[in-house]
Amino acid sequence: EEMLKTKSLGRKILLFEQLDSTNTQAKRLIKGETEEKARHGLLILAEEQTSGRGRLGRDWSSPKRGGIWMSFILRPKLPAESCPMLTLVAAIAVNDTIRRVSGLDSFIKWPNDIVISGKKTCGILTEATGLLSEEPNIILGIGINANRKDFPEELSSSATSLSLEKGKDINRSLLIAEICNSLEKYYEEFTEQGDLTQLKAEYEKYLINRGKQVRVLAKEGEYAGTALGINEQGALLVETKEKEITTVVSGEVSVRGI
Ligand code: BT5
Repeated sequence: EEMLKTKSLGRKILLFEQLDSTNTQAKRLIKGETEEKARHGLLILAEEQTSGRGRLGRDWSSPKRGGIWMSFILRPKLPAESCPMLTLVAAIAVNDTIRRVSGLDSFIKWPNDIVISGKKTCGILTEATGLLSEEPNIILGIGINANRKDFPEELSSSATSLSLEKGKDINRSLLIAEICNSLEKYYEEFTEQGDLTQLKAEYEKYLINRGKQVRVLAKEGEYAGTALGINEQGALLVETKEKEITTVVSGEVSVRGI
């Protein structure tokens, strides 16, 4: 539509009333199990997900009405070690879009959450296939509680939606189009420029953990420290009380505020 100003992201959209998960549908496309071909920029949308997924096997609540459950297929020519940073690039784009479209003060919680008033409003799940090949397929799943009015009991104190925060509904089509526009811009910046200084600064500007105490839950055990920022691979830099700087890699640990 007119709102869309991209070359490839969201130029082709597949919209479903219901799916198990838009990320799972993207995987089926990549495997060639559907008629549709997996091409760069393809966007899959569902009004409802029956098995929405978070990271590490966690569930993502995605009922009908009001949410935005979306997955992009991206085929970047990037080395495998750059892929984690892609999730952070998406967080920058989504945070930027939410701020512009809703006017709300949203922040990024490392690595992949968007929070408003301290509550989770959006989560991002990046998955990859063929990471060691020339052109890996990246599935970038984004879940936004857009015009959602209620949450299951267990999420009621930790989750919120744009409409609950704003006091009125937002235009979902506009938000989706603007996410495409913003994501394409940041994605190009990321894949075409060697220098990540600007992107890192943009991420850190909105990083809610920055300068705060965090507790790192690693396989080796737990430790506390101060979140300083991120490195160029998207790892969180944490300074321990011994003044040692550790790098926390996404996927390995979870970080909670104390
Ligand atoms: C995430 O995981 O935050 C990634 C969520 C990605 C969802 C999108 S929707 C489109 C695409 N298709 C999918 O199947 N997934 C992607 P994680 O950081 O692991 O957070 C999961 C945790 O967030 C859960 O364990 C809950 O505590 C909480 N949670 C679940 N549903 C939520 C919701 N709708 N809003 C806020 N918090 C939620």
